[in-house]
Amino acid sequence: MAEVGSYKLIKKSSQCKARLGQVYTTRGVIDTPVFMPVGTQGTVKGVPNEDLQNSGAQIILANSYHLYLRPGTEIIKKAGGIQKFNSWNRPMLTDSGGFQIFSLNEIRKLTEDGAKFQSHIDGSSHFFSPEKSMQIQKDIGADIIMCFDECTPYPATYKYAKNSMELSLRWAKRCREEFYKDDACKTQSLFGIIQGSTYEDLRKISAQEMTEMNFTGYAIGGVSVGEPKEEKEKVIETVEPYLPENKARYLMGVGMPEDLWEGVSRGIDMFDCVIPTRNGRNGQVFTSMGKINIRNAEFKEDFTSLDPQCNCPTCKGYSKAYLNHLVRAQESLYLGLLSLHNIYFMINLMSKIRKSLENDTFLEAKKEFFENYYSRGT
Ligand code: PRF
Ligand code: ZN
Repeated sequence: MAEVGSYKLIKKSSQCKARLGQVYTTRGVIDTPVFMPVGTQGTVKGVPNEDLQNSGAQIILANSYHLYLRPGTEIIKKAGGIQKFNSWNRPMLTDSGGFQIFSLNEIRKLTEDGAKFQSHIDGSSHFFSPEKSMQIQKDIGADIIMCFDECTPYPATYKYAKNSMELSLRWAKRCREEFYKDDACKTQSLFGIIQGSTYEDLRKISAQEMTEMNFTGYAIGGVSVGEPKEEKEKVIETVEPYLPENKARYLMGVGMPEDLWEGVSRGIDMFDCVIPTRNGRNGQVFTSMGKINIRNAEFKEDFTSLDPQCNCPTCKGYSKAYLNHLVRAQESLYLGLLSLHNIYFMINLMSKIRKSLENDTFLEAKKEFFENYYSRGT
């Protein structure tokens, strides 16, 4: 039996660094490259499991920080783990909490030992250490869990970025020790997270030291934190040569349609992004002809579906004019309908990317995608 979280390389593109592969878990095999919808609280907001499964979503992501604060890990443990609790019977991944502590809390204190913060729900005080994050993620029980790290803010001075990256390395070592203490490693796997901000030498050191520690997979963190697109792409290009070919690579918090093409072409296998679900709530919709906001007056009398190329329940059942009406009337139905469409869009896009890799026509497929995607001038 393959190790949980292990990666099997199936085919490399002859045109770029893109890879077709599979990640093994006890709850099923994940075809990569993969897009992971975000279910912060264990649920992808507004989307029932059945719809999510029909979309072809292979794995979803949840956050330890949120689940620890509410409902609390005791309840999830009693339920028999997150996938018993939320009835999602495919693979899941949890983020470690570090990123959420820093993005959701103004009052927090970082020490060598860990991070002290106040709950964004009721202001109560809490402390996360690498060990605590591992215990929480074991209790939650997702298939893939992440090291506790500091997502270095952008911009950061060289000195700040270096100290932060080194702290994340020391924390990764502690995570590893804690993770392998018991049998959890038979059903879960731990990924390391590479930091180092936009400094090439720091990224290199982080990648070398992390791979030396031998994690089951590797994530690139500290990107999509406000840096220009070119910097994000440069970070991937800097780190990629140091990543072993036989392990999965996960670009954290990145997953706009254009990011998927750029990330995959640079050797990334896994992506997650809240935007498809968050933007759905703002009325923003991805289509094969580009992004639209369904709230706009131009759709008031447009009785066609969101995207003629989409086979989602929203496109099959509702017109743009009706969705425009739902959004304007603030009828809650639109939240789930738009999120579901956006998820289908991302999942279908990834499946298109995988097909192009099977046929070794990735660059042709990329060109065709962007010709349509930017055809409206957006
Ligand atoms: N670290 C963790 N989670 C994350 C990030 C990170 O750097 C990012 C940054 N793109 C998103 N989610 N643990
Ligand atoms: Zn659709």
